[in-house]
Amino acid sequence: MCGIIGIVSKSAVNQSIFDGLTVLQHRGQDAAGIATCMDDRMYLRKDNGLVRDVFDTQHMLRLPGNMGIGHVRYPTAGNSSAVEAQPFYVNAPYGIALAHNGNLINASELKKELFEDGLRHVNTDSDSEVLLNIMADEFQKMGKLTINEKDVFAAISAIYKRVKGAYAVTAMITGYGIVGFRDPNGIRPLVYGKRETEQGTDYILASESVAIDALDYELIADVKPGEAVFIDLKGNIYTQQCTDDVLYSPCIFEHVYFARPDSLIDGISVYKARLRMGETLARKIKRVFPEHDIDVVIPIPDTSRTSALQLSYELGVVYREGFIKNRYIGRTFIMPGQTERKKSVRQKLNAIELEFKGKNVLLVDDSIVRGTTSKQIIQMARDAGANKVYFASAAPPVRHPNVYGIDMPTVSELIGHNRDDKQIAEAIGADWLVYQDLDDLIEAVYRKKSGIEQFDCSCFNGEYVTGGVDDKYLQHIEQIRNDGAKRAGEEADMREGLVNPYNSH
Ligand code: PIN
Repeated sequence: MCGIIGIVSKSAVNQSIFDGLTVLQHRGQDAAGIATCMDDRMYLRKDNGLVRDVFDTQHMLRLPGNMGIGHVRYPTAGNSSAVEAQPFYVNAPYGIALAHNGNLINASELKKELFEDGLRHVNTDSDSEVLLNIMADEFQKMGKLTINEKDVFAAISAIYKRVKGAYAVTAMITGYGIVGFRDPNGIRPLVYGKRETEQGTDYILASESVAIDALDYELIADVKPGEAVFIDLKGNIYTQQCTDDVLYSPCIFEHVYFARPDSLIDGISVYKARLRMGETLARKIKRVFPEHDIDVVIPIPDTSRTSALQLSYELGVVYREGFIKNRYIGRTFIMPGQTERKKSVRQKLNAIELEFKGKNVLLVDDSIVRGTTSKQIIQMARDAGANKVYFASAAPPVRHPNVYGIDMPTVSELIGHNRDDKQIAEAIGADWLVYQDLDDLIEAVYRKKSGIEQFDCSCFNGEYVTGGVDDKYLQHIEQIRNDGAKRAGEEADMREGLVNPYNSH
């Protein structure tokens, strides 16, 4: 998962993009980048690390101009090297930089096509570089010395015909402006907003509305599936539906875990959706365990707090913060390839014994993916003296890989794969386990006014809305992840030997 932003302003944008990326940091902590444009020149800084670590004063001074885009990247097994940090840049035609959230499912075919038909070389394994080159290819085919908004929309329309998968994008065209667009299913989120200043109107595009709030802009709307929003350097804004072949199917996992609760996605409050998830989950507990003997509801921080709070209210059982999270543990030193040496959950979370001693506790988490942390946390609850430990997941069992940009482990690593609820409870060591039903999750998130036709629930039901995801493709991504993890492991081992004093072997 990643976060993207784009701003066209009447004044310098470097600080605002930095601040916006910091607000979107929860969407990716692995790498960060900013590209700005002044006159006819593009400036770019990107590297692995948190936003605050990637940009120092000198870098910021070298990012001049009144328009720019930015990106934060989530760590994935396939692409954790600095050369694959975004934005990507291509010099012909015009000079274009692009930031992408999502994952293309026909990237290999497109890469081949780009070379065979356009002699374009894609230099990394990143599908985002493919997407950028497709955009460049479409502009190139027009062969125009100067372009306007109609040409930009024509290029995006052509992209929609060629590119399959999930893509929310901000792209900057040197000397022209910034365009934001969202795939025909609207799988990944993208919103835009504006701000009035004495000099005129500034425009912003961002993955989540929280960035718009934090930078003091006002939300205009979600970019619709298949729509493009172009803001030119003069500050004119143009929107156009660039394909009619749309099926509004945003990713439901944004509401479960990824997005910040203070964001609105597709007009739906993530916070309210999580409250409702707690409500529906409580209903299920009452149905399945009418005679339950839960003494206390304890969330596993942070995401599940909202649903756990409402769940406890609906159940009429007290809510307590039994785990305290160290808010200073970042992911900076957890390098790829160090999986088995990963810092234990105990360093991240600590139990307050008095909330557990002699009690039947219900632990609530947003989801269970691998089940590894759930297992450790249940053990922590027992070590703290709990009598019985029950577990509730605000999402249904994750049984299928996510191919739309969420870094989910391969099928065999998913604890929900080939196990029923009872077997999962046993595997994580819970006395009983309750999962949200998919229909309830959908009910909790869906609001009619959003215009959403369906949700992408692929990691729960294995139905991939874009089509084109078959066993062959799933094996292919499994291979990429394995190769990527291996390569990243080797790189990390090299780094450890040279520079990382934080590991003892
Ligand atoms: C963690 C949110 N949430 C916790 C992410 C763990 C699955 N995991 C998904 C549960 S936080 S595991 O709120 O952002 O801190 O099943 O893979 O072990």
